Amino acid sequence: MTHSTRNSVLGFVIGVVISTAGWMFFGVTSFEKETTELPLGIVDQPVVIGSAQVDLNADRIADFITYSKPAPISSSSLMILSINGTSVNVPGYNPVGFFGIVDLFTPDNTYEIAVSDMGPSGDPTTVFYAYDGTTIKTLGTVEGLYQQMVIDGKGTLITTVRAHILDTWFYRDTYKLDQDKFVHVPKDFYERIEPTYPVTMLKDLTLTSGTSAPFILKKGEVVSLIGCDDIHLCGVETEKGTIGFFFVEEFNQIRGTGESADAYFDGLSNAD
Ligand SMILES: [Ca+2]
Ligand SMILES: [Ca+2]
Repeated sequence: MTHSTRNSVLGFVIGVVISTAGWMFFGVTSFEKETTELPLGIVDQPVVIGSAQVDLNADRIADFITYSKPAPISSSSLMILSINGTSVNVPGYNPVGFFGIVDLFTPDNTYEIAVSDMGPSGDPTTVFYAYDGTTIKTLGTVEGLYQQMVIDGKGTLITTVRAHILDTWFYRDTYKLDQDKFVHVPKDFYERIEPTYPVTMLKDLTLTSGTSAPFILKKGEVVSLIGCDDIHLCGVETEKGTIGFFFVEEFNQIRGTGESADAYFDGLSNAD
């Protein structure tokens, strides 16, 4: 898919050049020559997607950053990040096509580079890079697009990630910068932030409660899914505000029932 996208983008670019050349050279016999030579010139060179001049390492000298696609254009989804002539390969599936300058820790006057990739099927990731004046260091890869992250300038980053159990939903996840590496900060329970519309019970389900006796969600009852530990435990809130929990195995098998969550909840989100 990435391949064909690349080819079509290249085809579009060449098409524009050809039509421009056709307009410019209308009636001129050299038209044929122009159209055969131009594509060769394009695919032989790395294509610079974006560049910037920013002092990344706080030595008061601007650093020249380029983000480019290696030639030939259609060969892979690999991108290259270069700073003052030093390069690193940026792996990925579906590059977003630009990079960002971010400030993960404001007191030190340095800046970092964020490069995001859309992933193989809508599961974006972002790689963060730092520059010390000589080498480009990888600080880590974090799920999500950097534009959608909260970067507090104190070394903490909050991103939106896709959950691994129950259905297609998202929660906020925290990373902390520690010795030039991002470290995941795990939580006992992740609040469901999207989607949050209510679901309807298709059959009775017994929930456990941390504070009182187990209780039953009745068929037809409208409830809210409040989140999960993203391993086994998920929480439900009733319309009266009572909170209970159930367990899932694998992705969405409700423990002890042999049935999937779809058999119990109407309105789960099942994207792709
Ligand atoms: Ca510098
Ligand atoms: Ca900084």
